[in-house]
Amino acid sequence: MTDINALAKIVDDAARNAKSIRQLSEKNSFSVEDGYAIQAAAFQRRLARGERQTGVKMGFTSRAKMIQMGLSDMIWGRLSDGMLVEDGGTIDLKHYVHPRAEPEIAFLLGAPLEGPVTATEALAAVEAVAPAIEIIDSRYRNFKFSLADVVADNCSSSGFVIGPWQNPDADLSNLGMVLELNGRAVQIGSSGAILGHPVRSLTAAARLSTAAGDRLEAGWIVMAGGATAAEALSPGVHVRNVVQELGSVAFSVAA
Ligand code: OOG
Ligand code: MG
Repeated sequence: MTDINALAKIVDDAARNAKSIRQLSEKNSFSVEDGYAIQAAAFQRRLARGERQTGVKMGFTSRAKMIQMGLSDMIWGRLSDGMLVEDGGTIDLKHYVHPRAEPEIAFLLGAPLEGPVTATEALAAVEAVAPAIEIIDSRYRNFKFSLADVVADNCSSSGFVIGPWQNPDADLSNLGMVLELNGRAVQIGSSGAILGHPVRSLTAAARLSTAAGDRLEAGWIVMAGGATAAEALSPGVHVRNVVQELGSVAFSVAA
């Protein structure tokens, strides 16, 4: 039998202490469904410490990310206010194991969303969109994991940075996205790399979280998933995501 709570404590402690762990699947056999139960229990521990859920994130929504990580099923995780990094802010690597940055697009919901919904219904609930960066940080050694492992580890959720919110009427189907490290373009992609259109990430988020008994709430943020492969962070680096039409978002790593 899988001890959900014991495994939740292991991933939560690893995240809290920024200490890497072996893959849970090395010693335990558990399903992806169990992985989601572990994720929910681990997130509950954050809430018990006073954090608040502020949204969800989608993962493996682009070919580039699937190829980088060798997994091809869409996944979703939970975001809390404790993970928010201010636009233009600075992070300290001591709070992370081996963080990476991904260029993303974020949706702000003005109304709750319960799946299944159409793209039109999903967009009607969107109050604003923004250029965003996700800071992922697998708690597993060498950033290596099975699908069930990464789901249990809240899909590597660790930080997210949101740029200025924009009018949601922008056509998001094919916006150029450039991830820069110290002003140099290191990943170039398009919003269309995210499931063909990032709104599909939103409909998937509504469907999957509703299936888990957890609808998307007004005021929540939905991160649509990395449009390109993720980039490892090093001391002193300045990271920026520039999205055509939407503007840019940035943060720095303390030297
Ligand atoms: C899992 C998280 C994937 C994305 O945007 O595809 C993700 C990982 O790669 O560690 O956040
Ligand atoms: Mg991501």
